[in-house]
Amino acid sequence: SDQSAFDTDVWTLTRFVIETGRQAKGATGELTQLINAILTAIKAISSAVRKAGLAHLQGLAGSVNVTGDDVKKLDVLSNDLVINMLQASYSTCCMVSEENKELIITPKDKRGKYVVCFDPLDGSSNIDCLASIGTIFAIYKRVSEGEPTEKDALQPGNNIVCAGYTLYGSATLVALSTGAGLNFFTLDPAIGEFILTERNVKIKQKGKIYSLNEGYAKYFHPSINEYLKHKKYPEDGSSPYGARYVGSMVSDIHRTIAYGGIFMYPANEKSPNGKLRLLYECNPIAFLIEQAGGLATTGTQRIMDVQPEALHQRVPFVVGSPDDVNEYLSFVKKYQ
Ligand code: AMP
Ligand code: P6P
Repeated sequence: SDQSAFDTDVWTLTRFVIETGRQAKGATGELTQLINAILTAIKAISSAVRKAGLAHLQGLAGSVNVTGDDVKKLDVLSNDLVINMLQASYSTCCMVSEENKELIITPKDKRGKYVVCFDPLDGSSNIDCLASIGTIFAIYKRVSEGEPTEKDALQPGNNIVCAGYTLYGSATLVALSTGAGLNFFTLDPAIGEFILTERNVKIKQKGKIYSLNEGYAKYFHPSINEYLKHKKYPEDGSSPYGARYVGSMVSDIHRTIAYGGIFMYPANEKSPNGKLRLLYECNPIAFLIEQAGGLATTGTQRIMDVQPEALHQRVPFVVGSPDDVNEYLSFVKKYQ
């Protein structure tokens, strides 16, 4: 038949997570359940994102769709999907979402031992121009007894048990780690499963691309502009770096892991802590970048060492290939 070779023993993400769960001594299966619940939400978000243009989901709140009921904005729809799928997995006690100001407490009868901090649809300001967008999440074990509290969510990135991102790009890809390396899985829409496509991904030691919004150059600390000048007019005879910036974090991060280089969202005079949020953007990405052998810093400390004080707090964020991040830090040191 003309059927291409059908892999009858394919490594799906669902199978991969079950396998790693079985290898975890004494695991009850709760984390496996939780990860697979997140994947269900991600598959539904992927379907909605790809239909957005057709179903008028793009950025229109309050508009009605063909059946007359209220159409939810994609980011609201994504948020509802993640919250509902996670609570239905009986494995969370509370959550933090970019879309919810307050801690989301899981109903008592559905509680489990995990805390999930997530951005359901990061970069949603790019939906209307069809730039790629993403979902980001980090999973922790609760630290409180009894009623869940913000303390359960205000844990440093060092305590992450599992983190991942989804990129809704030319393909839908999940990058996931439970602390034993970074793996990429690509959605096969034909079977609705994520297939293992790259194992134990490692970032280049040094890249040739820098990525940040130079529109803020007027407001950057001098160390940033001096570093950028060195990238554009290298005095040591090396070639200048290329510039790439999508303005959608998961796209910029995924390219940085795939091609190497540095991604920066530094502090600036108008945003003294930068723009990106520690709990559900910076910590999960820092965890994944470090699993790939990269570095993630605020400029003065390792991202995953930061002790969070507020659910939506921002931190300056510089990540990427070790040599590139260390070169940037050498410019910061000059000013200390
Ligand atoms: P559980 O009893 O399923 O909540 O798992 C207890 C601990 O075992 C988790 O917090 C992880 O550290 C580890 N573990 C459980 N399931 C997995 C999995 N699927 N992959 C990797 N580690 C896991
Ligand atoms: P700026 C998207 O709105 C986002 O939260 C991230 O995905 C992205 O990295 C950043 O903001 C872009 O911000 O200020 O460069 O437009």
